[in-house]
Amino acid sequence: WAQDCQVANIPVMQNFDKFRYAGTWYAVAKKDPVGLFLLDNIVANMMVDQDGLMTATAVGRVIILNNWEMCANMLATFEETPDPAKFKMKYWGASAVLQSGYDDHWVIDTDYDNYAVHYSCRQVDYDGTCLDGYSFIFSRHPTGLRPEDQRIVTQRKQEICLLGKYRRVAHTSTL
Ligand code: ODT
Repeated sequence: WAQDCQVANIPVMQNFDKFRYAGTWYAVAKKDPVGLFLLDNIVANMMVDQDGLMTATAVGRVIILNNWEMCANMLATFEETPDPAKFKMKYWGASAVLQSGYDDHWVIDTDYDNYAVHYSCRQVDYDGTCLDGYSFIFSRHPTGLRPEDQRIVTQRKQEICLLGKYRRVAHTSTL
């Protein structure tokens, strides 16, 4: 049994429900992309408006201009695709010094009430695997994942070929 790490074959959440995904999510672990941006104390707040448009705000500690630490206030809008669990995320900072961009936002798995596994590949390699991407593990609880969710999340990390690539995201800031 050889694992398929093709980005196109990564399994995502079935019958994804953006309404149940709405609300506050605490990042508890992160696989960083090249040119890491959000460091820690990362909290995302997802919303769905009356037209069904999904938007989000996020905060997190960042280092900009080599050495300047600040709390980033970020905004995003999500474009839907034929797969309800795969979005395109347009994002920008409340301040111009912050990053902006256009990334994939895939929901790999969530139970909506406790955990969510997010995935974004920024650059697909010639062989179809991901050359540069990032992934967040989110929890509804600032204290982290429940032990029963840990097991599922570990399984998902393996399925997206990122097991062992994550670091913990602390929630400690007084910023
Ligand atoms: O931190 C990195 O190194 C890469 C991440 C950059 C994108 C951050 C953009 C945040 C945009 C605003 C809010 C969105 C909430 C989304 C939830 C999760 C994925 C970023």
